[in-house]
This record gives sequence, C-alpha cells and structure tokens, in this order.
Amino acid sequence: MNYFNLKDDATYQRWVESKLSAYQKRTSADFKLLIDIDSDGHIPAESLSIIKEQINDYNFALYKMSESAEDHLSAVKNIGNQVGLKELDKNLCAQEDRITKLTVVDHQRGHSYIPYSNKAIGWHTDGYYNPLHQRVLALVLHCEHSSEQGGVNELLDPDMVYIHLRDQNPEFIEALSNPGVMCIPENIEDGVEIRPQTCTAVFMPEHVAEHDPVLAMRFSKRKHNIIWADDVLTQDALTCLFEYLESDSLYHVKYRLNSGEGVICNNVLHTRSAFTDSAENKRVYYRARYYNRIKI
Ligand SMILES: O=C(O)CCC(=O)C(=O)O
Ligand SMILES: [Fe+2]
Repeated sequence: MNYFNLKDDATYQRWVESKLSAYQKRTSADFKLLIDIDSDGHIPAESLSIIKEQINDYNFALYKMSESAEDHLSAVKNIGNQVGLKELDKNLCAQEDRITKLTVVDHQRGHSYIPYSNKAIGWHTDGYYNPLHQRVLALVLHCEHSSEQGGVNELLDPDMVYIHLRDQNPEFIEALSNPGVMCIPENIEDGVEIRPQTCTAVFMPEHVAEHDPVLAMRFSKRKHNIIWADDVLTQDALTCLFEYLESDSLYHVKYRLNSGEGVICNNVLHTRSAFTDSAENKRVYYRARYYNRIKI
C-alpha cells in the first residue's frame, strides 16, 4: 500500500481511515498513556507489545519507570536496544556514547545551542539539518529530573500533518516533497566546514525493507538558518503547515515528563516550552537519536 501516490486516492483514503480509527483508541478510558517499564530500562513483554501497537498507530509512545532509576543513561541505551534502535547519531555535542545530556549549561563553556538553555524550542523533528545518509528516524527522549516549572513537551505525529495538508490541497504535498524545498547553509566554525549545505524535502517516503514506504518528516519552525523555496505554492503550504502546528488539534499531545518518564518515537514533531530550574529541581533530559526506525 503506497498512500503517498497522489493519484491513488482510494489507497490514501483507506490509510486515513486506519489512522483515524487508531486515534479513536486514545479516547477510551483504558488507553495507556504511560506504559510501565523497569527502572533499568528493561521493558516487560506485555509493555513491549503495547509500545509496538502505539508506535504502529501514532509513531510515538510514552513510558514510565516503576521506580526511580539508578543510572538513567544506561537505561536509555537499554530502552533503545529493545525497540530495535541501534544506530546512534554522532551529534556534535553528544558524549562519547552518543547520547546527549540536555541540561542548562553555562554559555561560557561554549554551548550556545538552545537545547542547552531553558528557552522554548518550537516545532521540529530532530536532525533536520543532517545529511541525507544520516537521517534521524527515531528518538528516545528521557527525563531524569524535571524543572521547577515548565519544560512541557508537545508531540505530533507527522502522518496527521501530512493528512491535514493533503486534505487542504494535494499540491501542498508536492511542494513539500521537493528535494530542494528546505536548505540549511553549511556550518562553518573558525574557518572549518563542520557541516556542508544540505537541501531536503519536508515529506520523504522512507523505504523500510519488506515494507510499504512510510512517512518521515524533516522540519524546523526556526526561521534562522533555513532557506525555504520562495514560490507561491511552497509559501502557501508552509502557511498551512505553520497554522496547523500552532493549532490545538485532536492529535496534538502535550505532556510534562516526570523523572523516569520518556518518549520513544519515530522522530515525530515536537516542541518544548520554556522552563525555570531551582536549586532542588534542575531539569536533566537524555536524548538519543538513531538512524533507523523503531522495529519491535
Ligand atoms: O528538552 C526537551 O524537552 C527537548 C529538546 C529537543 O527537542 C532537542 O534537543 O531536540
Ligand atoms: Fe528535538
């Protein structure tokens, strides 16, 4: 089933129906918003099958550790392994094991990236600037400690964004599937190119072995450092996309992670609200990005 084919409306409609009926399940009283896992990151079989179902349905699942973890970093690695995530991204600022600790860092120490601040982060998928051979297809975001106030995450399944845009105007999908629609200029530090210019589509079919293609999305709402195609259709598509992201649809999921809770996802769109730390409550997150999708 290739629901990307703009000429095959019947297949697309079947897929839309299956997505909508999956979202219906979230309204049921016994829907499991937080799936139980062990404090070392081990996922019991029953929970793994719920995670599998939610990933299939929504591309993300939230979990909660049964008690407080001794070693959150190794628990995160453990979680990734059990959901088939193996190829960790080599991020510029990640520690050697390639999982990034996100916490407010003193700017003098050289980190001026927003993730290491307490500022809000707008809608994006992770690694939207990565070269195409290093696409970030999955992500584990884990909370070791929450802030005093704020730091809420919002999640949105790219499939629902695709559906919204295609239903508004199928030409929006064509515009945002253009491989040159979004360009990120090279990153040069001290005269050395640390990342070449990358141009990319926003919507990209991802071909997974023995499966029909699935949707991957590369996007950031940041205006800084992104050059969008300036034709009218692209600009209209972006207006529609931005409006949808900022709306409060049935598919937007807002949640503030507590210690020991996290998100496993196929790199869905997400945000973070601004937060304040206190001496007792300093926000610490771990972020693991992978080049492959979840496979359970
Ligand atoms: O801190 C967070 O809650 C999310 C951070 C994030 O999305 C990122 O660093 O890409
Ligand atoms: Fe992110």
